[in-house]
Amino acid sequence: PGPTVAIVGATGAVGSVMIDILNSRENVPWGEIRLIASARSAGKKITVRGVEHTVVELSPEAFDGVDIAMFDVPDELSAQWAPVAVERGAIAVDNSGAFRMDPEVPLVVPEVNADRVHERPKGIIANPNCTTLSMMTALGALHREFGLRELVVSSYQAASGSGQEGIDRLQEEIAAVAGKQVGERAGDVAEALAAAGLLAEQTPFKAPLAMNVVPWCGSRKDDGWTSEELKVRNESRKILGIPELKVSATCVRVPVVTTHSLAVHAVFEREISVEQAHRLFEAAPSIVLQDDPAGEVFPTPAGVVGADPTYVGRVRQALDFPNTLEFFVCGDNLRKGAALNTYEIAETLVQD
Ligand code: 11C
Repeated sequence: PGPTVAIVGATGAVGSVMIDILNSRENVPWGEIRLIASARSAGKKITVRGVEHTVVELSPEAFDGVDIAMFDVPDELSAQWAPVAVERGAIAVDNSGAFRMDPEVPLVVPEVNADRVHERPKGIIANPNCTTLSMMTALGALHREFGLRELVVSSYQAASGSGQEGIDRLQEEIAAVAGKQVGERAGDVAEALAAAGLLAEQTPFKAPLAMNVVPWCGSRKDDGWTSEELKVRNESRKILGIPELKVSATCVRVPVVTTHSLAVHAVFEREISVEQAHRLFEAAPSIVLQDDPAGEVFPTPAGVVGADPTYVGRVRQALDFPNTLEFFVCGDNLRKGAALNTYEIAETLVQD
C-alpha cells in the first residue's frame, strides 16, 4: 500500500475542501487516509473515496504510522501538534502561520519552488497564506523571466478567509439586509444587522461586511500594518527567494464568500510587454488567462470559486511607471490558497 496521509482539522472549512480534493482525484497515491480533528468532532463519519472514515481525536497516538500529516488548524494548534506528528515519524505540511517564516522550514508553492521540499530540518513544510498564494504562480512565472523587483498589491479578500465563522457571518448579514433600503445613510447597514441580532462585537470582520468593504484583515501589527499585509510581504520574499523585494500591501475584506482577488502592480528588471506576459501565463499549467479587453473579458471571484487554477486578467503595461505590469488575479482561497497547495506539497513529497 501507499503512504499513510492524515488530515488534521478534517472537519474545518479547509479540511472539508481537502476531502473534496481527495474525492475528486482520479488516482491518489495514498494507502490509509486518516481524518483527525478536535474532541468535539471526533467520532464523526465522513466518506472519502467511497469509504466511510471515523474522525479520530487529535492525540500523539493519532500520528502513529502516518507518513504525511497535512495540518489545517489554527496557528497555536499547529505550533503544538506539528512537532508531535514529526516526533511520531510523519512529515508535517502545515497551512497555519506558525512556521512559515522559520528559516528551518521551507515555504512552498510547487510551481515556484518545489525543490525546497527537500530542505526540511524540522520535518515541517509550510503552506503560504492564501492571499500571498493567490498571486504566487503568476508572479513566479513572470519573475523567472523578467526579474521581479517591486510589488504593490491591494487585496479583495473573501469571507471564508476567516473560516466557517466568516462564511456564516457574511451569509447571515446578507440575509439581514436583503430587500431592505439600506446603504443610503451612514450606519444604517449596522442598524439593520443589529436589528437582526447580528451584534457588532461578534463579527470576525471589525465592521459590517454586507454592502461594504473592510480595509482590515488579520490582526494589528506595528505602525498601522495588519498581520495579513506583513504576511504578503514576508512570504512573497521567501517563496520567490528575493529577500530584498520591495513590497507594499493593503488588505481589504469584501462581501464575497470564497475566492480572493488581488490588484497587482509589479515592477521588473526590464521591460515586459502584455504579449510576453500573456505567453508566460498561457504556458503555465495552473494559470487560466482571461484577458480580452476588446471583448471585456476578465476574471471575477464569482466565476472562479471552486476552480483549482489561478485566473489572471486585466494585464496592462503601466502608463507612468517603467518596466511595470498591472494585472488582476483571482484564486479560490480554500483550494489553491489552502487545501490544494497543501495537498500538492504532499503529492510532491510522494513523487520524490
Ligand atoms: C484571510 N488569508 O483571508 C487569511 C486567512 O495566515 O493562513 C489565512 C490566514 C493564514 O483572512
